[in-house]
Amino acid sequence: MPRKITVGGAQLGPIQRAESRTDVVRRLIDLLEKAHRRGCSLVVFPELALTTFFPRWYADDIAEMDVYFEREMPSAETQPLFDRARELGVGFYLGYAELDDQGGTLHRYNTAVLVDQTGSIVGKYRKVHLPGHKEFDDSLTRQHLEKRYFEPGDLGFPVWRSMDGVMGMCICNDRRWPETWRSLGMRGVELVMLGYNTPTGNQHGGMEPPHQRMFHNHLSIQAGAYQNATWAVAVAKAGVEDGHELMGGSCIVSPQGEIVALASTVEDELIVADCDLDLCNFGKSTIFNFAAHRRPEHYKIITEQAGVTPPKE
Ligand code: CDT
Repeated sequence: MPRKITVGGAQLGPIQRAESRTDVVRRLIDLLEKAHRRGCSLVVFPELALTTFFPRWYADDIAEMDVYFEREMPSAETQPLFDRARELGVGFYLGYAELDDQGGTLHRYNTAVLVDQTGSIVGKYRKVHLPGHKEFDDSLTRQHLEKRYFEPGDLGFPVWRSMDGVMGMCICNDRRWPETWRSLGMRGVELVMLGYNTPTGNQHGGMEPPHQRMFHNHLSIQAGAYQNATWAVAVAKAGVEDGHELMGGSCIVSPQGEIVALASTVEDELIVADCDLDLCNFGKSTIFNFAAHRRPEHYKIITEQAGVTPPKE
């Protein structure tokens, strides 16, 4: 039996600060319905898909940002998305800010869930690589305060057997780290879902013009997909959000590392591809047959230290 799954990447245009959750969920449902009409059984939404990208704003007291967090998933406001997905038989990946108060202590994470075609949450991922900084930095052209508002994810890089395949998730900056992809690859991932909110301009003044930033976006995803022989569905929140420009470039990448669907706008836009999960078998059984070719005895430096130790001058 071929394991073909038609996947939609539901890019979002900007979500302005004043936009209500209810309005955003309506937009998500519109994209979900469009995806259903195009035959999709899985839809990937962006990182922090319910609100503006609030880590661009500084607050002395981080609790001021709790209005952008979800205390439960689904909530009264997001339940209609889960209901519609179940009615249509479409699974989805959704990124959101998670406020977890299990055990009496508050924890804040940048999170994504995988929801199957029955509307049940089958997996949760919490972003491991948090970019940016913790304190206001006036040397920067814009703030990126994910390290202030979120803790690093505590769930590692799990995968789930769902929708006939081995499914994995990561979030935005995670895509730039080969460790993310290899950790998922080591678990046999066949489809990686990821959402992103990436500013078009670099916060360090003139460094990295927009065309390079888009190149790095695609380079990271294509390399990660190829080197781990997996499909990748990468979906942006794009356009000018509260005066700040986010890049588009949402794409679906094959296990050969080729882009097979690409967004052409910075608005709400659906991209679609028929993903044959069996296409992963070629890379996984030949050049990236890990069991046959990897040499983990030489890779210890990767897990034993974070920083660089160059040789003495
Ligand atoms: N959301 C997110 O992770 N964005 C980062 C931008 C980092 S700029 C400090 C990214 O890697 O796309």
